Parts: sequence; structure tokens; C-alpha cells
Amino acid sequence: MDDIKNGESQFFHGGCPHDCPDTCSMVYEVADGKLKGVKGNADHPMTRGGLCVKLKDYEKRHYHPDRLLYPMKRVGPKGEKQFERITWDEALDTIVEKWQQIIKEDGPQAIMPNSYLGNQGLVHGLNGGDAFFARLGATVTERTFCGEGSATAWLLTLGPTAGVDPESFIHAKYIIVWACNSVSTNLHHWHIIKEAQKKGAKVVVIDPYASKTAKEADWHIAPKPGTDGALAMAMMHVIIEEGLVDQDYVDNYTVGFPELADKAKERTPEWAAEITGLSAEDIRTFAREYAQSQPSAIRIGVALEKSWGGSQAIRAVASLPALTGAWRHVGGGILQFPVWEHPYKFDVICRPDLIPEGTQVVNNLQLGRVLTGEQELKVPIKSMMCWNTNPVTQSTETDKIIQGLSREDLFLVSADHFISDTAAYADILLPASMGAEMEDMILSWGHLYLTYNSKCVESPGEAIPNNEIFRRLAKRLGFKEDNFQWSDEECLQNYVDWDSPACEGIDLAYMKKHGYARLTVGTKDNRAPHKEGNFPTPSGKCEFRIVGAKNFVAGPFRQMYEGFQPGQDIPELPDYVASKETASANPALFKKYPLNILAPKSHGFINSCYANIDNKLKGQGEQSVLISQVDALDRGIHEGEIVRVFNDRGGFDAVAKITPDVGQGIVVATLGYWRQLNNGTVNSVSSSAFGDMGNAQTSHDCLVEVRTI
Ligand SMILES: Nc1nc2c(c(=O)[nH]1)N[C@H]1C(S)=C(S)[C@@H](COP(=O)(O)OP(=O)(O)OC[C@H]3O[C@@H](n4cnc5c(=O)[nH]c(N)nc54)[C@H](O)[C@@H]3O)O[C@H]1N2
Ligand SMILES: Nc1nc2c(c(=O)[nH]1)N[C@H]1C(S)=C(S)[C@@H](COP(=O)(O)OP(=O)(O)OC[C@H]3O[C@@H](n4cnc5c(=O)[nH]c(N)nc54)[C@H](O)[C@@H]3O)O[C@H]1N2
Ligand code: SF4
Ligand SMILES: [Mo]
Repeated sequence: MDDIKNGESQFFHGGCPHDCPDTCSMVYEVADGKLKGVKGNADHPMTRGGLCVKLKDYEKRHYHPDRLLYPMKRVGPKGEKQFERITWDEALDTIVEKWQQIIKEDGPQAIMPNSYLGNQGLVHGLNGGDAFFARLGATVTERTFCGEGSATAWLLTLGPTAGVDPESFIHAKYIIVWACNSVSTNLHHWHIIKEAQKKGAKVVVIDPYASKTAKEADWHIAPKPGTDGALAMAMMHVIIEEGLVDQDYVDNYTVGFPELADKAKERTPEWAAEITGLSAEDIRTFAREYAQSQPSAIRIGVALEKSWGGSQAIRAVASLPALTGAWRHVGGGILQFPVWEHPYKFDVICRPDLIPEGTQVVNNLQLGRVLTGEQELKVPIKSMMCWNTNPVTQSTETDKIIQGLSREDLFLVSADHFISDTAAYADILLPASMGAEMEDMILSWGHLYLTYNSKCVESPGEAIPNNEIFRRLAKRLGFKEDNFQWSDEECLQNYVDWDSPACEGIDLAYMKKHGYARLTVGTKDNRAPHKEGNFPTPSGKCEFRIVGAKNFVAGPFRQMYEGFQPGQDIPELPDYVASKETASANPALFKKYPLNILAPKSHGFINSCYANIDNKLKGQGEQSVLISQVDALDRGIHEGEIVRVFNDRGGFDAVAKITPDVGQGIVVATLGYWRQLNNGTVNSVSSSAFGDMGNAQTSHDCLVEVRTI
């Protein structure tokens, strides 16, 4: 720990553990053993001394009166939040006894883990649980909440490359922010885009509604939801037809151009105009500007994958920089998750080698179907342990999840900071430590820095870090593997490949001293990773065309195990694939539910975190639904009245906000509000259907109706 004394306060290096691409480097201020405050690290080139509205009073989250401080057991009906304090010994003994009984009767696969990136630490986020449940022989839970469709499309086209450095956007002359609300969700990249804009870059935002980010764009292009593939294909058409292709780049560093050109021939701007609702002339202008302004950089958001054809659209978008030769330039190319460049040793962290062969796999987006038995399993689930995730608000078809969690014969263990909507159904509740209370390094999926987090205060009450929970459980079960014996510091030594070329001059001691370190992969001013091809694909080239890739499911965080569950067959070429819940694809459904709902991230919460905290709720405002004037008028809806948003899967209450920010036929309701504080949530209506690749979520491919109550 590197501490600097200043009067009474001491300062420590921190890393924001939340599921956010910014992974801010922070400075904790501690006095009298308590966290007094937190600031952004002023030296960090991306954090630049500023934290977002969620984290700027992080100490209040640590000391919130509702924080879970002791292990508890359920003493009332499921879901009614009647709990009684017990000791750690009683909690762990109960869990182990119950699991041993289940293992005896049904085998270990009757137990399933459920976690996500609520904590992104290598030690307390990714670790422990995975290795523990693999060793237990539990059902494998594939986690495809975020980025798996996108990652699959990316890997097929470009391979595991970081793409363009987010900091190199400063050199771009033309920037496309595609399905990303950076102002809210990637603030510390947005600063760089704004600087580039001030220097003269044109910023185009592609989003079906006027998000905060779209409002700051030089040009807001608003296609209908799920039609981005058509837009990208028509851009290719224009680029090819008008001779704007960098032919030398394409000839040397790509595969499948003739076939792609053939396909793009049919994809005219007029064709795309019909599908996207944009004008053919705008599509032409956009394609020309993009191709002719170099360096051009594209930032894609996770929302792009969340429709049935989302991943095919991402393949099309990811092909654009090679067509135009944008990769030749520093600041040219495309950015998705630079996580691929980080030398994390996921196999050591997650230990997929411990999973017994033939273990059944379930998916966290289909939890309701799994728990209710709607999805038939070889071994039905009798117990679930949940940590770092809150599926009742965040997963899909959540009425079904509630039904599953209400099962008397389901033994639910939940470790969390608060009694979340999911933890409310627990049989045993375990209090988990929070950021400043545990040592870790935080995964980065939005920049090229390693980030260290010190333990600088003790956990309140009897809370312990996730990794300690699993160490204690492993000890009771006699697990001998190294993972369960290592201290948190030893984990860090083993979880990062410190000898990799990306870590030149960086080791754990360096991290503790400095708090962060840029990977040694070139600088923002000289890095052009694909100037001369060098794509980490099987051919070494950008693959427009793919041959024979089938059943391929990829995750950016290796949190699910590739190849376990068949993905869909992958078409050879990128193309537009229409959404499933639309007027043309499903007229009967459209007749009942004529509004396409988008449920993106909120500005004031991070997923469902902070949505129970008064000042954050006040800042964000209550659950609302944005609706166009025409749609409101049609339904007799007035500004500010509470309405019901619903479909056959469920519904939620929201305050109607009539606005020109959304077009006719679209409604927007942000994610994260707690069901226990609201009558239903946006995920009461979302579908468990997977997208076209990577078993991705399809939350924006969703029809609803809105009515007055
Ligand atoms: N404040 C805040 N920040 C966060 C989070 C949070 O909850 N709150 N969550 C974090 C996480 S887990 C993630 S994955 C990232 C995600 O961050 P983003 O990638 O920005 O994802 P979203 O906010 O879901 O959606 C971004 C935009 O995509 C638009 N969109 C929806 N459907 C389509 C479509 O079909 N086409 C196009 N072109 N646009 C579409 C939405 O209207 C929205 O404005 O943010 C992270 N950062
Ligand atoms: N409709 C719709 N649904 C979506 C999305 C969308 O855009 N639209 N986005 C999807 C995406 S991209 C994502 S990433 C998921 C996110 O979904 P989740 O990962 O479920 O997100 P959170 O709601 O933040 O849940 C994290 C939980 O972990 C707890 N937690 C945090 N730190 C710790 C810790 O150290 N220990 C323990 N034990 N618990 C901890 C938090 O208190 C919280 O309850 O949601 C997905 N759901
Ligand atoms: S939530 Fe994101 S933007 Fe906010 S402090 Fe954490 S890493 Fe930074
Ligand atoms: Mo996410």
C-alpha cells in the first residue's frame, strides 16, 4: 500500500470496481479508519481527476444504513425480506450441509452459480466463484449479458485485437459513435471525443433516439432500432460503387472482398432507406464523408448487439475501416473492447479445466426458464448461489425469474451489499465487502491501463470479500487447489502475465506504488496496430468472409466457456438481418404491441447499483418512459402521468414523458430501477430469445404497448 500522509488524512490508490468501460483510477481519502472521500486520479490520462455522478460520493455507498452487515437466514416467506442475523459459521455450515445433501440426492449439477461483473476485480469479481463451482462440478452458467454477440462478430472479422486506442481518437477527423451513449456510459472516452471535435473532427452519433450523446453530435443519424446492418451495408455499397475503397489495403490485408462487393451491390441506399427510415441521400453523404475524412474512428456500443440481427450488423460495421484503409492511420479504425490486449490469465482465474466433462450448461439470460423448469434440464436446479449480479432487475423475462425464485425447494444463497431484488429471495444472505475494503486489480474493457485498488479500510460489520467467502467454502469442502489457498496478493501475482511484452517494466510492486500503468503497446500518438494488416485472425487479415465457422460463442471476459453450447451457424458474409419483433416479421404481435421499446443504461445508476440510494434516485428521477407526441395523443396519455408499459411477458409502471427525442413507434425507458421500489421493471417485458450470435441479449428487439392506468 502506498500511502501519503497529509495532516490527518491518508490517501490510497483505488480503482473503480463497477461494470463500466472507464475503470477509473481513484484516490481514496481515509481518516480515523474511515473512508472520507474519493476523487479521480488527476494524473491518469483517461480519468483526469474526475469521477462520474455515481461514484463521486462513493463513501456514502460504503456507509449506507441499508448495507448488509451480517450473515442472515430467511425467517419469513420467500421474497418478503424477513431475515434474522446468524453467525458466519452457521451460514457456511448451512450452505455446505444443504449442498452436500443435494449432491447426494441429485449430483452437483443440481447446483448452479450465477454471477456477473457487479465487481470487475480480478480477485473479487472474476475469481473464486468460477474456480469454486468448476471444482464442485456444478452446472456451468454461461454469462452472455454483455458483449458476447459483439465479441463473436469482432473476433470473426478482426480477431482478438484492441482495435484503435480510445486515446488515439484525439487524432481522428471523423468520429462515429454507433449505438453508444458515451456521455452517460463512457464519460472518460467522451472527453477525448469532445476534444477531437473542438480540434475540428466531425462527430456523428447513430442512435434511434436523441440520447444525451446524440444531442452533442454534429450529426445525429436516427435509424429505426435494429436496422444498423442495413445502414452499414448501404455504406459499403456507396464506398464500393463510388470508388472510395482503399484498394491497396483491401488487396493486401483483407479476405473476401469480391464476395462482399457482390453482396453490397444489392444493398443500395434506396433499399436501406426503406428499412432504416433514413433518406438515401443522407446515407450517401454519410458514406462519402466517412470514407473521405481520414483518420476516421468508430466507437461501437454494446446496444448494437441487442437485436436479433445485431451481430451481423457488427460484422458489417467492423468491416468498414478495412474497406476505407482507416487502419493505416493513428486514430483510424474501430473500437469495441480493448480488453483483448490485457494480459489477464483467465484460465488461471476461472479454472475451466476443473469443469467435469459433459457438465450441463445454462444461460443467465434464460434464468427464468431454467428455474421454472420451462427449459428441460438433464439435472434440474435445486440451489443457486448469486453474487455480483442482480438478475431480477437485469436479466430477461423477469416475472418468470420471480416465479422460479419463489420455489420452496430452491435453496438460494446470495452475497451482496444490499438486499437487492434478487437477494430478497435468498435463504441465506452473505454480506460482501465493498471497493475500499479489499485489495484487487480491476479489469479494464475501455482502455489500455492496468488499475490497482488498495484495501484501505476495514469492512463494516462482518462483511468479507467475495474471494474470502469462496476460500471459506472451499476449506469446508476440502478443496486443495492453489486457487483456494492463495492470498489476494498471491492471486494478483498469478492472475496477470507480468512477463508478457505488454507489461514491460510493470509488476505488482509498480502497480501498488503508482496505482495504474499503461500497457506497453505503443502510445496514443504512434499506435496504428493494423497499419499493415497484422490482424490476429486465422488468415492474419481482416476477414470479410468467413469459411466454416460454426457453433462459435465467444466472450470478452472468458466468463463462459467457448464451445459448450452450440451457437447459431454463422453466415459467410456480413449482412442486414431483420429484427424479430417488428411489423413485418410478426404482424400479429405488432397489432397487439405496436411500440418498439429501447431499455438502455441510465445516467445516474450503474446497471441496478445505486438505484436504491436516495440522492442517486433523485438525480436520475423516477422510472419514466419517453414517448412521442403522436403516440401519446393516440393513447390519451398526458405528460407526467403514470402509465403501464406491457406485453405478454409482463409490465411496469412509468411516468410518461412526451418528447420529440423519440420518433413515432419508439419508446425509451432506462434500466436499473428496483422492482421492490417500482411496480415491475423494464426487464419484465424483455425477451429471453438470443440474438444471431454469441447467445446475446435482444432487449431492444421488443414490442410493447403503453396505456394509461
Ligand atoms: N451511467 C451508466 N454507465 C454505464 C452503465 C450504466 O448502467 N449506467 N452500464 C455499463 C455497462 S454494463 C455497459 S455494457 C455499457 C453500455 O453502454 P452503451 O454501449 O452506451 O449501451 P446502452 O446505454 O445500453 O445503449 C447505448 C445507446 O444505444 C442506443 N440503441 C439501442 N438500440 C439501438 C439500435 O438498434 N441501433 C443503434 N444505433 N442504437 C441503439 C440506445 O438508444 C442508447 O442511447 O455502459 C456501462 N456504463
Ligand atoms: N433491458 C436491458 N437489460 C440489460 C441491459 C440493457 O441494456 N437493457 N444490459 C445488460 C448488460 S450490458 C449487463 S452488463 C447486465 C448487468 O447486470 P448485473 O451484472 O446483474 O448488474 P447489477 O445490477 O449492477 O448487479 C450487480 C450486483 O452485484 C452486487 N455487487 C457489486 N459488487 C459486489 C461485490 O464485491 N460482491 C458481491 N457479492 N456483490 C457485489 C451489486 O450490489 C448488485 O446487486 O445487465 C444486462 N441487462
Ligand atoms: S462508474 Fe465508470 S465513470 Fe464512474 S467512476 Fe466508475 S469507472 Fe469511472
Ligand atoms: Mo454490460
